[in-house]
Amino acid sequence: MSLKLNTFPKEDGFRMPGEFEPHEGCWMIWPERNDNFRLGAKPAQAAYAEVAHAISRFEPVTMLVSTSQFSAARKALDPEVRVIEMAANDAWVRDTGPTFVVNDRTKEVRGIDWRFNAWGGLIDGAYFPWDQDDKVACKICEIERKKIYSLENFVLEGGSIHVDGEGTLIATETCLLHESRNPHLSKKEIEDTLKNYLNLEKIIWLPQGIYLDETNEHVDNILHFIAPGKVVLAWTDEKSDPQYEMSAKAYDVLSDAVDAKGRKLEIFKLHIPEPVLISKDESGGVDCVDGTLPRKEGDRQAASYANFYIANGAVILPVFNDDRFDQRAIDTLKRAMPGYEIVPVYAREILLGGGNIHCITQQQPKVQEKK
Ligand code: KQY
Repeated sequence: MSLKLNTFPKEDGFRMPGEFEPHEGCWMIWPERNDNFRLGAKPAQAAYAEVAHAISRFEPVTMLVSTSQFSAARKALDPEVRVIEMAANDAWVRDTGPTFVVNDRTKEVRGIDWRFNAWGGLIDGAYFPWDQDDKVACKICEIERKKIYSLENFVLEGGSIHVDGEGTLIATETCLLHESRNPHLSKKEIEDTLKNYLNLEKIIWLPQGIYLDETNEHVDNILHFIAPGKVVLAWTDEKSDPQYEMSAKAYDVLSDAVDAKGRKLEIFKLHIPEPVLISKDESGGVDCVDGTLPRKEGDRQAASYANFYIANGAVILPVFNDDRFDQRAIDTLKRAMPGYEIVPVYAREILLGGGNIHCITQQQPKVQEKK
């Protein structure tokens, strides 16, 4: 049984590392909801397998799979991907799994288990119920024998925060301050909770995220910390696109900000793809169920390149067969992240389920001697 702690990670000497720090491995959850993914989730499963394949060249991957999908997933995935049976309501482990924190002195890694309510509970959540999702973080910590900090009354998804590992967190106001998350807490109380659990000194608030993002605009779709003092920001030059104002406001905040160490941020603009709209065929392949967000023909999905996954030495980058912007995204990241291999993966099927490459992956950090 994982030991549940009732102290704060900060007072115990733990901090949340940046995603660009070394990983022990990566966790994913196999998709299968036919009311979210089309055609019984078969195309999405192929995309998840592709992501797992890409990441496993750089670090070990564990795929969590339901009882009924275990054999199919085991066959579809590379032999080096570890497959473990676990119940879940859907396939977004960044949001349902533990946030890992590390102690640089003792080299211990622990997990934080936030409450999960499917991105908004009964107010504007994506589905009901979410009880199995809410147990994923604790179960992963059991498997890894990690001690766990468990919050009974604080809702948070991993994709709604980005940190630099040196005391700075960036989040969007639209998500973290939304009435469907922690309405019993003030902004200051939310900041204090994040500071105590993740060991932070500075929180930078972006007003908004990506247009029509069904997570109340998670930060991980608009921004990525790629190193301390360096961020990538989803951008568009198209002034008539609603995203223009949203990204411009974020750019202004980031330009004026200093991080926890007093540094100005270097900002790399990453142009979004052309709008991705759900086709008639794609919409027709999804089971329509009361209580689950519909997938309607013509609806624009929250497409962005900023939600890549940083593996050990590589960037797993979503691409969309976009003639104009896929290559531009690859070029921008080559410039921003020299020394990383950029591995493009076609991500439309993940996007059709409302998510992205970052939110289907959760890194487990490895603590190393600081140079
Ligand atoms: O982007 C994400 N963090 C996950 C969104 C999943 C929405 C489920 N329909």
